[in-house]
Amino acid sequence: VSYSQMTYAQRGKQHTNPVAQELFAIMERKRSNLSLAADVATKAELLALADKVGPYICVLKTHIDVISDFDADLVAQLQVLASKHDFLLFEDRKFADIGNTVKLQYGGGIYRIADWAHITNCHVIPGEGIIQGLAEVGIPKGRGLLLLAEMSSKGMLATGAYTDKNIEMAVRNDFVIGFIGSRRFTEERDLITMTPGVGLHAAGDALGQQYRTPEMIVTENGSDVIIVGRGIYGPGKDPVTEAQRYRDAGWAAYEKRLFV
Ligand code: 5FU
Repeated sequence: VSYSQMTYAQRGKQHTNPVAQELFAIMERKRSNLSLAADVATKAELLALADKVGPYICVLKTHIDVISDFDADLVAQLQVLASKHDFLLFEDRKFADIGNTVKLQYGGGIYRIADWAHITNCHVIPGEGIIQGLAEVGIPKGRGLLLLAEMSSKGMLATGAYTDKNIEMAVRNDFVIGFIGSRRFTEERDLITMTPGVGLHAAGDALGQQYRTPEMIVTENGSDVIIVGRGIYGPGKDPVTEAQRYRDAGWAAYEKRLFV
């Protein structure tokens, strides 16, 4: 039986990676496969949005380097909200350097990403050493990594043989728990796909973003987590109403996949 036909609960029970186990358990508890892409500019906005939308999401995705007044207290408060609302933290850092450099970037600097982000991601453009470098920092802390097997934007170059290489590297590295991409990529082990570029109303934006619906992504393509940003907090939107709508749409798309 394909992983796409199994429940998140079943997959969590048989998974060997602690972050994947926890993610599946949260998804099942909250009946949510929704991740919020919280791309706001300040600490106060990020904390307010995470507190409001927290009940409806399984993962809070951050770009911590866009917060103009970042400080260590922001991280402490995000961790409090993650416990309060039962979600994981995913720093969408997109590491892309040699193994030695990404070790420094992941564990150190101002952001100390490995200390708080359950999940981060990387491009494999430098070769497999990037995964090994990140794993040296992340495995002892119980973290997980996603590979950018594809992107959502128009004209993106992660296709064909490059995407296939991502899959091969993911299968043979235990630190990798899955992919950013648009579909289920392999049955060789249970690698989780998270998909950005999800929207119910718009087709895209002026800078190349392209949106597809939860049904296309989860039911038809077998992806596991939908990542939604401006569809939830964009101009004129009520974030709580929209988060509930995307949570319900994502869950319905998942149930439809299971029961067809
Ligand atoms: F890896 C990717 C990708 O391929 N597309 C993306 O859009 C990441 N993203 C992120 O998802 C992007 O950096 C934003 O943080 C988010 C999408 O936000 P939106 O407001 O839903 O378009």
